[in-house]
Amino acid sequence: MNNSKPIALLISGFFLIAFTGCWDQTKTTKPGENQSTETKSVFVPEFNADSAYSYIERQVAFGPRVPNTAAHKACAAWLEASFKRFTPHVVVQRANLRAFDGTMLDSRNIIAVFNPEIQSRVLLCAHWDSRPWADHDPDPANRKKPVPAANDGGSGVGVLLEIARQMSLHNPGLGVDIVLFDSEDYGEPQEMQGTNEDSWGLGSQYWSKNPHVPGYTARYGILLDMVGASGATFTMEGTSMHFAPDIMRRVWDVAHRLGYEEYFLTKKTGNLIDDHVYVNQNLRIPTIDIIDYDQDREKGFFDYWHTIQDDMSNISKETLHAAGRTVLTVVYESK
Ligand code: AHN
Ligand code: ZN
Repeated sequence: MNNSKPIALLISGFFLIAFTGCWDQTKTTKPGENQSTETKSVFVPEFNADSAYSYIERQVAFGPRVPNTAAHKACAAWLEASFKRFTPHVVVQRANLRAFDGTMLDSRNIIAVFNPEIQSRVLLCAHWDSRPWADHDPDPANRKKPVPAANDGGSGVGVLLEIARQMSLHNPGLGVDIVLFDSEDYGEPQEMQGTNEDSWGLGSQYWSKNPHVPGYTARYGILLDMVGASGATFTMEGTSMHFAPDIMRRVWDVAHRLGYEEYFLTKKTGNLIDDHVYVNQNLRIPTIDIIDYDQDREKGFFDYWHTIQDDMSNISKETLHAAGRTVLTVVYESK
């Protein structure tokens, strides 16, 4: 038997594995060039939603990643090891952070750095911790239980791990920092008439005052929060529009070009307190929040927000694909 066929298959298989993605054509108008447009071709790897989904499953399998628990420590170790498969430059920033109720949270911001030598950088972030109390559960008996946090926590991390994997296979050619914030979701429960706005986002408050590189800056930042529920709607959230309207429009333009207008709504909504607030305020990096939020819905956030039903059954690969492909395209087009 002629054995050149298996070799040819092997070779084409290699190209398939190594070079899946597409060349997209972007028209850019350069300021000061008399409106002349240039078309540039940029390679964007394919975002694998199955992979992102499995990264969420892995996190959820640890149990709720509530600070000061064994599940939290084990997941931190797994996140660090995962990043180390994709880049040699991984930083785990540990800090004891004081919660609104005085509890000291053994917190870890987990950071992956790509192309540390390149000055032109972008920031991608999400929180990885789980809320200790399902205080919005319809059943009062569940409100002291922790949240499985598949969507509110797991989804943004799953998407960013897949983006990290793609960047390890195809160098984006610019600096990228992925920061997974800890202790975002330990905010004051509503029944305590929570008005303590700074009780949320403790990890991002710490990192934005103590970045992993002194004097750290980036051209822009994108925060991913609750990007996995089926039927998600990402609106133009007020804090993002206040600090980073140009970035928001650029991301929404890309999403619409890719056909995701059902997810990325051209609708302005109210201001949220989330990790991007502190990145904007303390580091002055224009940072948007891609978040499943619409104040005209009953809950504002997705249906199972801060309930014990925020589990894998609600995670949609289509939604992960929409969010992940959009962010990956924006990053590669930033070169
Ligand atoms: C408030 O509810 C004040 N902010 C939303 C931040 C958040 C909670 N993101 C995920 N969980
Ligand atoms: Zn939350």
